[in-house]
Amino acid sequence: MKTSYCASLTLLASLLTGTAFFAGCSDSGSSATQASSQNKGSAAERTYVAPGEKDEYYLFYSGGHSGQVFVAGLPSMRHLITIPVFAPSPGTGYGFDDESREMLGDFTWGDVHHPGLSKTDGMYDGRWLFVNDNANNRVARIDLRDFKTKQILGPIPNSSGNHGSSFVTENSEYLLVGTRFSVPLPMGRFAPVEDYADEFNGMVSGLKVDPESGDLSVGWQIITPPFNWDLGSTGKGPSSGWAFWTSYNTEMAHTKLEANASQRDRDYAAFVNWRAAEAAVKDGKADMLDGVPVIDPAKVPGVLYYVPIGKSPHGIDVDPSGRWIAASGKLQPTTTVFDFEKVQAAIDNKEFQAEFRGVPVLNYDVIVEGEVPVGLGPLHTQYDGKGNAYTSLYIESAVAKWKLPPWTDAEKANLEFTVLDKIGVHYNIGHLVIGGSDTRAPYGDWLVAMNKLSKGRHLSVGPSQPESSQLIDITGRKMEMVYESFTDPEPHFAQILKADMIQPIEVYPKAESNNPNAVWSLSDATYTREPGKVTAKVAAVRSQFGPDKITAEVGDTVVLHITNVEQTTDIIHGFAISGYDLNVIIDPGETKSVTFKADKVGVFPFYCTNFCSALHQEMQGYLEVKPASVTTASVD
Ligand code: K7E
Ligand code: CUA
Repeated sequence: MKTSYCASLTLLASLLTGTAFFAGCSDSGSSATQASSQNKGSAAERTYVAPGEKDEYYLFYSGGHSGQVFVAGLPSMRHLITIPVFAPSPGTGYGFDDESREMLGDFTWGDVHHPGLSKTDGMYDGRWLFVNDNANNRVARIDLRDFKTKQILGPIPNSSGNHGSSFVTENSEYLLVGTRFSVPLPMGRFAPVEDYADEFNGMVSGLKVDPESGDLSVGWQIITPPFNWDLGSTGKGPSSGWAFWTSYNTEMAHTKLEANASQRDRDYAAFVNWRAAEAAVKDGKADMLDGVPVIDPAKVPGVLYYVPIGKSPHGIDVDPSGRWIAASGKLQPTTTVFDFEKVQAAIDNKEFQAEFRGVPVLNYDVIVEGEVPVGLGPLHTQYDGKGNAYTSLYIESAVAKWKLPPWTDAEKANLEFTVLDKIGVHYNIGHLVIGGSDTRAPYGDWLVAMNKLSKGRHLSVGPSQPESSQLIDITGRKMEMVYESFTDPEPHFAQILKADMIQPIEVYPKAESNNPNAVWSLSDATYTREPGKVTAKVAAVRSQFGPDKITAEVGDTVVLHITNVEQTTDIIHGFAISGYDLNVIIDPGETKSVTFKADKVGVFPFYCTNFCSALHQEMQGYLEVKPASVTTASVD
């Protein structure tokens, strides 16, 4: 079955692109013979990380609609940990204590697509990882000092569907965001969907990042027609100060988008001069909408230009030099390369082919460098920093390696010559990632293909199937498949960071604790009851809670401040109350608070959930909830 599918795909690909289908759909994907010919050792040798040894890179995968971020090591692809962001996680207690519960607000999930590492001078600086929530219009900041979610910002005003982020500018000045969906503005206003083109709007947002704390705040927005903004990226070098988003619906269709948003041969990308937008807001050229300065690009020339891109594009990726921008139309077998120097010249010379609602459309022919025949269903492009680009081909289930400009005359005459290699992946690849591809200097050694379908590649687990990721060695002339692994749904994009860029803390230093409710010894633990309220400052220490009996009266509000007094790596305590749906996990040196209503009479055991010592099982106590008393009861 598979063979004939591949064979026909190969034929189809050849027919459509006129190129040979280089790597084919090798079933195993491994290429030990190729490997040994390049003297790099076998695939197993290159990906094997022996017991006790550590990986060279972190791989931060988005967790899609799990609302989480997965962390793996590279090249072993071993899953290390899951960082909960937009969804509660009993394993880490996230979403159970007061602080994280407040951060999550009323939402129980999110849809993480694009993690973005913070940058300084166009290079990863190892400080923060930002992620977007496509579902509930939020972004979050994870601190790489302790791998914890520190802030959730949103829902972002005037925005619906935050798919087009998190795109970090060169010095983490901004997190740039484009809306996937459009709605009538201001939010909450009703207009019939039939009035989509006139009444609905999208938005591009600049979220400011505090350079010291990383704290996110809404800076400014640019109102746009109801195009569905898709993927984006930020500029550098000649394109410094710019950001780019594709759109898949410049038809402004509001129903049956599959057909109705695929009519035009070319959709518009948004080329945004975010420095000009920032300056325009400073100059008072924005109007306030729901508390945010919003720029109308028709009134503020120079902040927004449209660029035609064929057809129903998805990814748009700036190369490490900042000059070349590759955008892929899902429904045409080419990736379009724009020259930003020509873009700049076209803007200076007003080379516009049209105008849409007061915003100039740049003349496609004068800014395009070429349409590279990469193959079927091109989505995203990554760069190795050695002059090569790698584009994921969804329909073809392959990655195409091609040569960036400048091209020779012969290559220009026939861009098929720029397509250098192709490798089959399993199956239907979405994003792909090369470490540092969005920086000035990519690592250029590994490529991870994030495939949408994994069917038949793993032990059968029933109908809910994992996603597959495949590791490809890109150090040679030809790409080599060396490993594959599986994850929960659903990695869209990922970031790769050199492990030695960061030194995460493994214990919260007691000296840094400024929590007024922290207690650092069993003898300092306190427990007080006033009418209607019980407050306990609990110390958790191997292998005891102090106090280990907490008494409340039904209807009381119970506030527990629990400190894990340990200063030893990996000695984590938990505090779970049986029957009260509560599970607080406290890392070494951490204090967490939890507030709940004692709404059930009875005696409820609490216990430590993390195996912390030989006598961990003994680390338990009782919550007594007495029936309501008529007179004010004395405690104990
Ligand atoms: Cu899955 Cu970046 Cu949301 Cu492409 S997106 S595949
Ligand atoms: Cu503390 Cu187990």
